[in-house]
This record gives sequence, structure tokens and C-alpha cells, in this order.
Amino acid sequence: MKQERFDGRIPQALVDRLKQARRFVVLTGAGVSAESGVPTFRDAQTGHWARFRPEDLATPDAFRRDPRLVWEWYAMRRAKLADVQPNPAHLALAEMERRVAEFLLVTQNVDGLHQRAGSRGICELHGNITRTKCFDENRLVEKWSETGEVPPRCPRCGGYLRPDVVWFTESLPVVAFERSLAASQACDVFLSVGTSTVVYPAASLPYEALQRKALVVEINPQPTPLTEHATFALPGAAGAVLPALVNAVWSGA
Ligand code: BV8
Repeated sequence: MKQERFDGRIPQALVDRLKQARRFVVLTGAGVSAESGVPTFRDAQTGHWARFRPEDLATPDAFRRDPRLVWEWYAMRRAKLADVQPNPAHLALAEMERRVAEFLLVTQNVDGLHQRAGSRGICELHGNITRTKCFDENRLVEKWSETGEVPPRCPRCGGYLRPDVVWFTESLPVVAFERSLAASQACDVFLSVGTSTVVYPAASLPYEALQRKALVVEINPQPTPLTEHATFALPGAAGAVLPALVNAVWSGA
């Protein structure tokens, strides 16, 4: 069921179903961080980055070709994170987790804002930009000496450092994905929030839930390939819809 435009009200039929539900999975994408001021992945890149496609920067080949360019793109994105805060969407998801019997937050975001908002059961499918690892060893590095060389070098082996994110053509962290898949196949409710639902295998998760007759709710101001399949599609911003939904279902509960 798709509302034409989100009018601030959560459909009563949806509220009633959510009140009965026990096991929740929420998949989030860049749209959840948009209202914190974090550019979404496919928004036009502003300024210096206008001439690159994110997909041409977030790959191992791009890094091998031009490690300095890729390192600097992530350094710019990390620097932007220093000034942003979790927004009402992140906070509503942390509140939802406290209200339901079983809850798993599966995020494609790499900004760590869900953790800062107080969410606890989190699977980071695409890593986290605030962590750094050695490109050659594929092992985390906490501290390194800044010699001015860009990218900096691994203190253990001398290889280049890189962000601890999953690039295109790289496999997702096995435990995180398997845990997310199992939860998607066993949940009563699957919320897909702020994602264009085009990047696999993360985008397969709502369909896994649909196949097992879970209630699938999409929250996104724009249509996506999932919209026509969702049980409910709420065409609004996550920062408006999620607090309204938590309030309608669990306020004074
Ligand atoms: C894999 C981390 C197995 C880095 C990201 C050919 C060769 C190899 C692979 C493939 C291939 N063809 C397809 C594939 C698979 C590929 C893929 O899916 N490609 C797509 C582009 C077709 N996937 C992979 O490569 C994955 N690995 O398959 O491994 C393998 C191994 C070897 C060989 C083959 C296969 C790895 C995918 C992970 C890539 N890393 N990010 C970084 O961040 O720099 S993906 C990137 O896209 C981000 O993580 C992002 O989270 C993710 C999804 O994007 P969204 O979050 O949805 O963001 P987007 O901007 O797209 O959309 C924002 C949405 O928010 C919009 O809908 C908008 O309307 C909405 N919105 C805006 N404002 C709001 C809002 N919603 C609510 N409220 C608002 N206020």
C-alpha cells in the first residue's frame, strides 16, 4: 500500500500490525544520515569530487590505480563526519530497539552514527569509515606515524593504509551478512529505510523477508525497486516518518 505523499500520519492498519510484532529487522542506507548533513552515496558529489562517480572511487582497482586520490576522498568524508550528529531517524531506531522483543539493525552506512545514537544490535555490512586497515594484510591499524606520505604506511609491513570499508567487488564481512540474512528470514517486520536498494547482496535482504511473508515497510521519499513489493511504502523523510511511527506504535505503551 503506497501513500501518495507522507502526511505525518502512520496508517492505522500498519500501527496495529507493528503493535503485535515481535521480531524486527531494519535495513538502513545513506538516506538515514542525509538529515545529519552526510551526503548520500549517489547524490551529485559536490566541489572537487564533482568529476568522479563514487563507484569509480570505492573499488580496490581505483585504490591500486591512485591510492592518494582514494585515500583523500575518504579523508574528506571522515573530516565531514567530525561535525555531524545523529538525527531523529537514528534516535527513533535506538528507541524502537528498546521497545521490541527482538531487533537487528543492518546498516549499509559507514558513518558510525547508529552507534552514536545508542543503537546496540548493529550489523555493518559495508564496514566503517572511522576504522583503518592495511591494504596488504587486511588487518586493522589503530596508530601510524604521519610522515606526510599519502596514503600513510602500515607500521607492521609498510603497505598502504586504507579505510575499513567494503568496496565494490569485495565480499561483505561473512558473520555480519550471515547474521543479517538469518534475521531477515526469521523476522515478522522488515523496515527498509533510506536506501536506493540497488547494491547487492544487501538489497536482497528485504526480498528474503518478503518471501517468508514478513511485513515489509519502506521509508523513502523516492520510489525504489522495492517500493512496488513493499506491504507499506511511506514516501517521506526518515527523520519525520520514524519518530511518527515510534510515537504512534509505542508512545505510552
Ligand atoms: C559483492 C562502502 C561479492 C564504501 C559501498 C560486477 C562485478 C562485481 C560485483 C558486482 C557486479 N555487478 C553487481 C555487483 C555487485 C555489487 C553491486 O551491487 N553493484 C551495484 C552498483 C550494481 N556489489 C558488490 O560489489 C558488493 N560485493 O558483491 O561481493 C563479489 C565479490 C567479487 C566479485 C563479484 C561479487 C559490495 C558492495 C558494497 C560496496 N560499498 N559502500 C563507501 O561507502 O565508500 S556501497 C554504497 O552503496 C554505500 O555503502 C551505500 O550504503 C550503498 C547503497 O547506497 P544507499 O545507502 O542506498 O545510498 P544511495 O545514495 O544509493 O540512496 C540513498 C537513498 O536515500 C535514496 O533512495 C534516497 O531517495 C533516499 N533518501 C534521501 N534522503 C532521505 C532518504 N530516505 C529517507 N530519508 C531521507 N531524508
